[in-house]
Amino acid sequence: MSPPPAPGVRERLRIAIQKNGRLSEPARALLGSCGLSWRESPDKLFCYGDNAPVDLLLVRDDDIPGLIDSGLCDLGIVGRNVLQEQASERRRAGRGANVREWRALGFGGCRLALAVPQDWAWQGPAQLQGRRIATSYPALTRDWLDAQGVQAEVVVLSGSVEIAPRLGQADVVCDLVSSGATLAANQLTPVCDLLQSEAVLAGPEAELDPTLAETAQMLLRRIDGVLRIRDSKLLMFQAPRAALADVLRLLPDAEPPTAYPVEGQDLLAMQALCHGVVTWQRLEELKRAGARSLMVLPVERMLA
Ligand code: PRT
Ligand code: ZN
Repeated sequence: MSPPPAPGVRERLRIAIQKNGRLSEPARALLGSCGLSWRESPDKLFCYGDNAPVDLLLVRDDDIPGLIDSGLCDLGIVGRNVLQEQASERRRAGRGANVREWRALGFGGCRLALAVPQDWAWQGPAQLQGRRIATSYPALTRDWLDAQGVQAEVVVLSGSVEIAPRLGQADVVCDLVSSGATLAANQLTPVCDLLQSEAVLAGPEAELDPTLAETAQMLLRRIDGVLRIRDSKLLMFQAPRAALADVLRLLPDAEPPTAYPVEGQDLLAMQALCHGVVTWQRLEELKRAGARSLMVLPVERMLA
């Protein structure tokens, strides 16, 4: 029998996700695709996992790295921009890294970009010398300025950054961009990307307690499975042995296929998990190379 847990040691994994915002729905959908479900508390800040020892804490995204750092949560789903900004703040304060990116999750994509008024003729970072840059990401902006050897004033704003040049608060901005529509609406043009961002699964640098680590590994395996099958398809077909080399060359980013002989014929029945997109054009190319009875099937779950 395993010894009882030490007092104060949690046995249920706790994941912090954004309560309201761009990442809340996709984060819940991802965890739902991993087969997890929850009962929500009346205050809707805590969701108790009812089919696995995995609970959710619903918070503001900016609080997520700190919650992991303090051990109040074990993992979190947060934008890389938030994680790296806080990591840079810590570095600048002479403190070591405490929370790291465990997985990139493929949603919430955006970039942290420097944008200047459309009537500027952009000639490069040296043009920013002595200028004012409005941003909600002062640490990452200062890192970039330092790397460019440019001295500029960083004006920290918590929102509505794009309007700062029109209000006379700053000359340029450094902000998150996805479609670019907000910059354009404020007569700004992006000239340089400081960071490519997306939602990430964040966790501590240090190891989790063994029970929590085991649950976290289970979750990671499922997340990897979900991410891997997102664009994957199972391709089934038959091919004469003589055509096999040509056919295999055409499979879009496929894992090593499985082959079975078809009785009484010089044919192989094959199945291959393809991670690339299987287009009609690719199917026609496969057919010309000798494949037949081609079938593309969705993949629902995968556990490597
Ligand atoms: O309340 P809470 O603090 O939790 O939320 P929040 O308001 O700080 O964050 P939220 O929900 O706006 O964004 C959460 C995360 O989504 C960010 O940290 C990013 O990782 C990611 N993300 C992806 C974005 C965008 N795309 C995005 N376009 N976050 C913000 N924006 C903003 C941007 O700041 C700008 O104002 O959208 C505007 C630009 O959009 P486009 O499409 O016009 O370029
Ligand atoms: Zn926030």
